[in-house]
Amino acid sequence: MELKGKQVLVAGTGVSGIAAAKLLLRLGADTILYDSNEKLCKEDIRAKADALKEVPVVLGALDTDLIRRLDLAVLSPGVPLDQPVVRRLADAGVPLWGEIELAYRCAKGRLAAITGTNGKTTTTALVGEIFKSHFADTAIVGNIGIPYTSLAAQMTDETVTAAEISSFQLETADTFCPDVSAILNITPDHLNRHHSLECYIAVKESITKNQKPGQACVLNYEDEVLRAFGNKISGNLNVIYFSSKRKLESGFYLEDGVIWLAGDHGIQKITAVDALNLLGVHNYENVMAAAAIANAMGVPMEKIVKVLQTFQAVEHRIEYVEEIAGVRYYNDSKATNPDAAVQGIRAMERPTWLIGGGYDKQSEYGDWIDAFDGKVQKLVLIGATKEKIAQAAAEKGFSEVVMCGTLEEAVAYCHAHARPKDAVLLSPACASWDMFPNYEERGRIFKETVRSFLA
Ligand code: UMA
Repeated sequence: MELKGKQVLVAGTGVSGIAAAKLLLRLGADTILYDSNEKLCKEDIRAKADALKEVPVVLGALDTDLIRRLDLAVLSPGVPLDQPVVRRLADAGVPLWGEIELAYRCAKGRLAAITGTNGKTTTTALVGEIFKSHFADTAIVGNIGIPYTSLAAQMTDETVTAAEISSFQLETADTFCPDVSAILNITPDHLNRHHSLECYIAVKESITKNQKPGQACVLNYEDEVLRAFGNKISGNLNVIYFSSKRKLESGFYLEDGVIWLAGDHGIQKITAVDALNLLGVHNYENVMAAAAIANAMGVPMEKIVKVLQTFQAVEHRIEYVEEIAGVRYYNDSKATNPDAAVQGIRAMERPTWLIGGGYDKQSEYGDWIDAFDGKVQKLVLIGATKEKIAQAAAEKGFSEVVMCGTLEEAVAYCHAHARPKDAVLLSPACASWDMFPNYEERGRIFKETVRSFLA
């Protein structure tokens, strides 16, 4: 679709919406910014970028006359398709593109797209670093926090992009077609948005829907859903598996503390996991996925290994913060679902004061509590889910629970009670949206509060 002179509504005025609006203006579209939150201030929204100074902003209700005039609506990832306003747009025949779809249609070059419930930020960052070591023009975009639309217009045929793509973003992807796709794992998450696990799985798997014969898809062999999916698509796509549990005839696998690649030319040692700065089996899976993706995009293995061995953990993912009076503090704010939080507590080697709770995504917490494994001294709960988590803990026979009103209060409680050789871990198992704008802010406040005890 030629966008010049077209009436385009951008729904959502967060980072994606602002970047999408700037791109649309650059393409000559008559752009209107829309946000369902009527408490926002139009001037503040326009002040987010010089290019937006003159842009019409609509807040709250959207009138039918405006809907009738639209040629296109671009949705931010946080806008669910079953919102009444989105239904009205669809009923009026307005095409709906996600911000990712808009970016993809304008972008150039080659693309590796990474999805999965957990590990996608680390894997995307790692793939991006590997690309930088080999290609002259690279981009790292998507759910990682840099909207794809913010860089799409600068891309050339030489650009090689690593994109983290969430299920929210895949829902509104239409022609989106990565050269290499990856699905790292699928465990229940965002069920309030996708309604059922089946729908969530279908959305994740749709990352491959436009891929053409010969293009590659990297999948976790140890995820039964993904293994079955691999069997289904292998007639068409080049499926590359990785496994942390068994030796594969073809693909990347972990055995005896070493990552290996088995292929047509025999078995090749990639790296010992001791040589990596990342901890935990879930991270070795991310490393294998990143190596598989980069290799499929044409990066030589020597360069891949060099980056794998120097890469440091991503901020907010089991991030070491400080040691105060013999107590080590870790920020795992990115554990926004129980499965990610299981990995957080598993990585702890000390008695742990665990801070959890947050926005209610209708998750189940039993597996997380099972993973405490005698390590958790107290589960310190905050946020909308605290009662639900306390109840799940009681059902599992775990009663060492403390309720706090704020994150700062929870950190202060841990600081007052933890003993030397203990750990304090923020690993909430929930999104942050009930108390914070995003998990990054939650992680930053955690770190600031911890460091306030240094003085
Ligand atoms: N809004 C509406 N109507 C709605 C819902 C939201 O108007 O029905 C408005 C809100 O009032 C707000 C704006 O939309 O003003 C927020 O838009 P957004 O929620 O899409 O957030 P952005 O700031 O644009 O950030 C989004 C991603 N957020 C979500 O998917 C919720 C960021 O992922 C992503 O980094 C960013 O785009 C850049 O691509 C965050 C995330 O939490 C990290 N992702 C989820 C996750 O990882 O689990 C999927």
